[in-house]
Amino acid sequence: MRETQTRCGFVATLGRPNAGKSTLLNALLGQKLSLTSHKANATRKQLNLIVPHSGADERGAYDAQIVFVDTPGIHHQEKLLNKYMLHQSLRAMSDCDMGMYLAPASDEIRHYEEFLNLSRDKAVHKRHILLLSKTDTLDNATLMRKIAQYQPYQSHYLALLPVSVRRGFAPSEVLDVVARFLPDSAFLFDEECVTTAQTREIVKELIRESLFMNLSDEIPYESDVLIQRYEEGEIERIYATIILEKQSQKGVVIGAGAQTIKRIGILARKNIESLLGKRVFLKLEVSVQKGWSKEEKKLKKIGYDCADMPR
Ligand SMILES: Nc1nc2c(ncn2[C@@H]2O[C@H](COP(=O)(O)OP(=O)(O)OP(=O)(O)O)[C@@H](O)[C@H]2O)c(=O)[nH]1
Ligand SMILES: [Mg+2]
Repeated sequence: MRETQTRCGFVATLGRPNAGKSTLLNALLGQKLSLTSHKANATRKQLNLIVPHSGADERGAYDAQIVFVDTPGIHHQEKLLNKYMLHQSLRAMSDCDMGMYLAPASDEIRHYEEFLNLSRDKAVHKRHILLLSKTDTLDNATLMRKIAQYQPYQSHYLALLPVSVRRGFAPSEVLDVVARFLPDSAFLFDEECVTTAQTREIVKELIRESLFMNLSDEIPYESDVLIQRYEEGEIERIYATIILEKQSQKGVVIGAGAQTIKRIGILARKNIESLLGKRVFLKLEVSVQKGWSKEEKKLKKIGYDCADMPR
């Protein structure tokens, strides 16, 4: 009898902003660790999510540890923070064993062509699975036509898989396909490990998510969160600062009678409590730091290290 193999590898999860990358990875993990938002450009740096999966295919029976790397949506903009975000995606593609490109099913094919051109131009092209996401937004006939439009590009992708997180989602359908292309390798992480990120990094993302949920227009894009103090205990005590670009945004974030900042805090606290499985005291402050998203030093302090970016 053949032994069960172990497979392990890094899978860069790529796509345009709002393609559904973070939502899919949370659903595959069965736990909410990655920030999601109906607004585009929510994810700002790489986040590793480790999903165990076992199965059998033409290579044999296997136990796999799949390290999905969530990345910012591929998008060009002039601000240093946006350049950092693009670099995070390209670096994930270059460092990983394989890619998983998410194209919303309603997307035009030219966006996939642009992705192929970019990865070729930047010399980070990797074998990748092409996932048509949000298939619940199309009727069956339109989806079939869309799939047919991708057929001429078959030589570029390993497999094409339609998926919806909202309708009939079966994680194993995605994990089976990914595992088929993973390298044979011993596990790289402890079996109970779900992410390589520190708890405070996830906490920061959950507070940022609350900013995206509770604030409109440009404020979520012109803000970020710095965890100042994190005290473990029976009740976790977390002190964080919301960093804003403009003085005029301060009043909006705080709101009349401090109602808005209360709402931001309550939602973030609930999500942090369900992440940690314990009670949380969360104190939020607001600080205006003009130009924070354009200055390397300030970005580094908030957690975005631009040092290894090409100039
Ligand atoms: N209808 C539908 N909406 C979805 C599906 N998956 C995700 N969404 C929605 O799409 C929006 C964007 O989801 P995210 O997961 O934040 O997208 P992302 O690709 O990580 O976006 P960035 O981090 O900004 O690049 C959210 O409002 C999700 O609820 C799906 O299968 N069907
Ligand atoms: Mg995301």
